[in-house]
Amino acid sequence: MLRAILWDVDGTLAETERDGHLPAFNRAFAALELPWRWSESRYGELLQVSGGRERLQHDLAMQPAAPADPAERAALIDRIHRLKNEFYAGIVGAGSLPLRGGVSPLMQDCRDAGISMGIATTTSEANVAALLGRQLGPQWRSSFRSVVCAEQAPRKKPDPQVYLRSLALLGLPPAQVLAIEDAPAGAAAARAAGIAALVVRSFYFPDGALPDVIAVGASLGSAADWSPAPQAAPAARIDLSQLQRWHARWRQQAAHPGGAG
Ligand code: XBP
Repeated sequence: MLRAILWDVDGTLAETERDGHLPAFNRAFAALELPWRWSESRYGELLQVSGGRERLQHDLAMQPAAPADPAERAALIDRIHRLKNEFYAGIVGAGSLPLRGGVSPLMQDCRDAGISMGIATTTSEANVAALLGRQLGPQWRSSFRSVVCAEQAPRKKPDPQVYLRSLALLGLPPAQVLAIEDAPAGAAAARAAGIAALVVRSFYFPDGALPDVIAVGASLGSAADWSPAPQAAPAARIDLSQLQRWHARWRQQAAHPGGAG
């Protein structure tokens, strides 16, 4: 039986990578008068590295204008990352980064049905609070039984740490939980914790193989373009009962791998 849903944040709740973190990184580079910027496509490549700080470290190793001295470089990474998060808070605080289609109604389904919700992300808690405080209101935390962020789970996805900590806070076995993710590394992190994963594709993760997920689709706001196909007209959104059907089927198949399902 499905008892809780764990939400990834970046790319899943909102298009925060393209419309939040990327412009915030570029504003930080400009504010520090650094001679480079990241294009939309370059940022897509850099997203193979999980974590904003780790992403900077990776890129600065290839920037000829970055300081060669390791201590100076580490200090610069700290400054850029801090400034990036300030700009990010400004962008999401202005309200220009809405939740993706179908997210709010699915959250409401969960509240109505008494299904617990949690946040499972390796971005910082301040970034989550900035986004959800604006989109769900100042009481946003009361909607979530667990909130696990970079501070509690420093090991980035695909490491399962963030999901294992979430399970401990929820006090539930993985079989009763479903993770909603947008990226292969996130789905792999959930699976490594024994949690079923559903993937809703985002701007930066539009395709690619996703072994072992319960369903994959384009948007929670529409039943079109999902595999397996939902039991709903394409115009309808993905609701809680559909998640429960997929989850039950997946659990059944996991218990009887050779069966008709
Ligand atoms: C998302 C990330 C984050 C953000 C930037 O992780 O990789 O690093 O891109 O945020 P998740 P920070 O999929 O776990 O939400 O700069 O705070 O790392």
